[in-house]
Amino acid sequence: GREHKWWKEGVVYQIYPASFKDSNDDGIGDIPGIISQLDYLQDLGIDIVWVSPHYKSPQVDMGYDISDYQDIHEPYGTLEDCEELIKAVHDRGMRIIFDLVINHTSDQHAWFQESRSSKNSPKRDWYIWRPAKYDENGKRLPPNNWRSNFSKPAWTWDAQTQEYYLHVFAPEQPDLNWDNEECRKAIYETSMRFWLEKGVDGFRIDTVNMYSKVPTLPDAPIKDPTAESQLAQVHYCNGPRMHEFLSEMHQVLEPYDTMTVGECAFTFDSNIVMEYISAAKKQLDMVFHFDVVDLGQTPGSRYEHRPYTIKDFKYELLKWQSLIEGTDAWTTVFLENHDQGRSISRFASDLPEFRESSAKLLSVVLATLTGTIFIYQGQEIGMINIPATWPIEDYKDIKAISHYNRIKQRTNGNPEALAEAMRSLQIVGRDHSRVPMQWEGTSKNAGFCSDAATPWMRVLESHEEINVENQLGRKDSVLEFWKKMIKTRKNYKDLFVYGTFKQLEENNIDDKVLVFGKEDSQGQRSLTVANISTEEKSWTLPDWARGYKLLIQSTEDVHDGHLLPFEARVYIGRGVANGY
Ligand code: ISL
Ligand code: CA
Repeated sequence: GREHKWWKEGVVYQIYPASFKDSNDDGIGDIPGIISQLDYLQDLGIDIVWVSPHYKSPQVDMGYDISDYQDIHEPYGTLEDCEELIKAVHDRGMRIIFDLVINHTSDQHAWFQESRSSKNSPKRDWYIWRPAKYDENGKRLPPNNWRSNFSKPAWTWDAQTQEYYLHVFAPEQPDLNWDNEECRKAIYETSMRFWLEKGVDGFRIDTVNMYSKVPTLPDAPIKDPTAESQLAQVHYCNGPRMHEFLSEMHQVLEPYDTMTVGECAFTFDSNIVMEYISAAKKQLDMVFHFDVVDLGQTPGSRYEHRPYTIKDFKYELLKWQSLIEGTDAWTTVFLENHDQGRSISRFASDLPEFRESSAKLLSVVLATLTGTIFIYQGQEIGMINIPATWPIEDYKDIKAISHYNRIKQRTNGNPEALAEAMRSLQIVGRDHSRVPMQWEGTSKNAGFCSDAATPWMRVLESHEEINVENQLGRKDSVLEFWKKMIKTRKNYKDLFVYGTFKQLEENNIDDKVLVFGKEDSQGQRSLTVANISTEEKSWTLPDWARGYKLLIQSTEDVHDGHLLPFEARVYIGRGVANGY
């Protein structure tokens, strides 16, 4: 059996502070706003609250550009507010984890200011500085051809000290030099130990596999000869010292009772991931795999559409379920976060007639899989994507805007190319999840702030139908259904949390019907079935599960012989399974 841990059983809820709840009507969510909704989260069944970056930051990348790890972004509140938040979460018997963004800092961080001040600065080596290269005409070029994650070259020229610095994200997010030991120690002290001492229960670790780069910083393969920079993830992800660095971080955490979940993008070799998450290796408790959320987008080149089917979705969703079986590793279960579109819109249907059943279906599936469940704010009420009618001006994300501008520049503002850019933003933009949380239906600003205030980001029109107010206590609502699923998961935790995953896909199963099983240590079994389509599908309980009883149904009526569009069910029983 698996070792029991609070962070395996706990359900995590991700809060995006800017968009969760504004307590003082400046249009920006804040820490007092979060505190005011903790009872709501507790009632939902949440055990662990994850707060996206709330640290001091110029907000070039929504706080993923930190200028002081030990201070709070002013509009969000004060250090005292933050201590109160930690206490208020703990008072309710819940835990709290913070975002740990340590691949880079803001260019406004004192360390970088010092580093850029002179080549002789004691902190020069805390960031990655390199001299320019020159072409045959004497034109100055960056040290290599890497492209950053935000479309532009990954190097920025510093006129004062006449060198380039590396930033795999925005120029305002210079990469820290993890090869410098003094720098690593400072990171551990200020960003980790400081908060652990304040009682924080762990971290969601940003870009966890990017700290070690290929030492020679070689050119990336030229994929697009017309572009000035190239995709280079292979050179800045999973470098040679990654495991060493993560082991070091683990030692910092060891004296505390914590959880860690690392964001592990651009990693397609499961052996590498396995080393990060194997308990015996003492690196990370779990990672966010990108297999599912990368569907429809090209890794590293998100807006390049990659067609996929529901069959692919099923495959990617179940991949890590099987991979961790029989190992000491643990995994995550999530479909949404602040970097992704809404799951209903992406993987099911957000049409009015289907969206509630879609949301319930996804809830049934997530709550019965193995791994720590992460719910992103608004997912519990079935929030959906931004509509196609919103113009680029309503998008706020640096990644979206850089992409749009790059297309504009490269095509001289060709209207078709720009329309295409908007179409892809509407599918895979990061803004979809960043709109204000929908607390109420009748007020213009959805109860995020009062109607007299102006929210920092436009509110979705769909808040009139999709909001907390009209779902709380309404028995057939998405919100109440989520509550029920979380309760069910906990009531049957030996089965759904710690149970053995059983692949039940058979050759004759419909491509759009998902089936999987679980088995607990006492031999009790479950079968989850979900029709991820807008059509009815014929389906009957397999012979070996004849005696199983229906534990969960997502629709009002359940029919023998077929599943309704977006219907999901869970059966439990003890029948001996054939090939099970
Ligand atoms: O989302 C992505 C792939 O689908 C990547 O482009 C993403 O940038 C990558 O996963 C890293 O994300 C994290 O670090 C970024 C920040 O912008 C994201 O919000 C954060 O989740 C830089 O700190
Ligand atoms: Ca506010």
